[in-house]
Amino acid sequence: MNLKDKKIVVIGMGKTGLATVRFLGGQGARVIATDEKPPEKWGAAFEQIAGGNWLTTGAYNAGILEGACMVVPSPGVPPSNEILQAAVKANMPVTSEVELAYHFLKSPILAVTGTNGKTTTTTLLGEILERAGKKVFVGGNIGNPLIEFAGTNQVADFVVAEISSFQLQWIEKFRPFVAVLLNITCDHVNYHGSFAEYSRIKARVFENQTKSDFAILNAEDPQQKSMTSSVRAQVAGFSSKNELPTGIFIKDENIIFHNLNGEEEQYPLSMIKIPGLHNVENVMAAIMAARFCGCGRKSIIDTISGFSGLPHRIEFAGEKKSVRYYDDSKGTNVGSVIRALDTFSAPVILLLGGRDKDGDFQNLKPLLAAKAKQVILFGEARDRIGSLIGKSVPSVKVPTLQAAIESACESGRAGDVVLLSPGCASFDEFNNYKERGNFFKNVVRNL
Ligand code: UMA
Repeated sequence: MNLKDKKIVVIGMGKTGLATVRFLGGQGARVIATDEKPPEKWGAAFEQIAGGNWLTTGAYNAGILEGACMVVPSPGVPPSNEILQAAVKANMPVTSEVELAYHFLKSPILAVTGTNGKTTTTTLLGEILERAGKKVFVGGNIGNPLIEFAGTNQVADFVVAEISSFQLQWIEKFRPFVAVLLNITCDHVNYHGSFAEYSRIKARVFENQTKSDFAILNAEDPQQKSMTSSVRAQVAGFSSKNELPTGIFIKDENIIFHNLNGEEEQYPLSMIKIPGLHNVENVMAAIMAARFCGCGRKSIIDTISGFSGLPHRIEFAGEKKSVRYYDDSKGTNVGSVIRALDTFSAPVILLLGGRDKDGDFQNLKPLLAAKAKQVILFGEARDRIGSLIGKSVPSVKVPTLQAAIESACESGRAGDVVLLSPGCASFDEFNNYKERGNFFKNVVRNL
């Protein structure tokens, strides 16, 4: 892909946009940067790259497309955006940053997508590959754009990429050597327009794969059953419920992997230190991906045995008066709340709320009735969630997370679990889920 002297519009000056601008400048393109925020709010990183005479800034409207030959939107810019709509109408290529990076990366890509578990699986897979002696770059939605690595011209044995639906929205040739689709439950409907569209976009991770690639699918996910027939790569499934002729599953105290040559390998379940059946699924997907990249069984077992998980994902936050507190601030959709609730056998006081993403909270009702002792609804979404969960469990409404923690502390009795698994974005009160999780842990520490 020759970008020299090409006029390219980049929308959004966050992490992705800035890295893209820098990369395009390095390729000799004429870059036009825009953002819904005015340039003086684009931050110091923009100042550092704004010196090049190849870069201009432009208005945040469709007029900016004049004379351009490509648009690169940041992941957070929804397809309904006016500039993107105008580009599509004018048949101008709209290219996501991961698609652009794909054309320049010299290493095979392992792409991990799914509604939940992406970051855990991506991190674990990166660690296994490293322990097995491979040179690895881990990036994508996890925090460091792939285009940054593409710009270094370095070659890794593998690029392990967490890939979101936002990044898959505008791919064309993006072709991972191994593509993992962990699960699909309702999320980001306000961005994609519907659950059906969100699922369609997720399946695009397999779209350009060929027979020499591998597709790892969740054999128990109803959304994925219909996808298998259209996948051209070699398919391997994982299941936490049933035995599979090819793929990986649980039997008694072991994980059994029937590889594509029909051979069987075993891994002890006891090696997994992170809680919940959903994490067993993440581990199973990572094992297969690692094996397809030639990692040995010992490196896999050693890495998984030492892996204690990531912050804000059902993370133990402390114990007060025999009540245990858990921070699952990364649980920003209903699917992840279900997973978190499933992890506990003790009565749960659940803290639910924040900024709503059109979550289907009524799906929580049976599990709430079975597992939750009380739900404390907080933040912007408290009224909507309250009306959707109805009277399936006793609930109270409070305005803020601070008030929710205090209320949980008053209600908690010895043996209970207080779980922050909000099922919503954090932006009504915090800058991101990390800030919300750290706030929770801090308040709990001082109770
Ligand atoms: N902006 C516009 N117009 C819009 C929307 C945003 O101009 O319609 C501007 C904002 O003013 C801001 C910039 O775009 O200046 C932000 O762009 P962005 O939201 O795409 O954020 P980045 O900083 O580029 O971060 C993105 C991912 N963010 C999103 O997908 C929303 C990060 O994932 C990712 O780590 C980073 O690229 C590197 O790849 C975050 C995320 O929440 C963690 N991801 C979602 C998730 O995991 O559920 C998909």
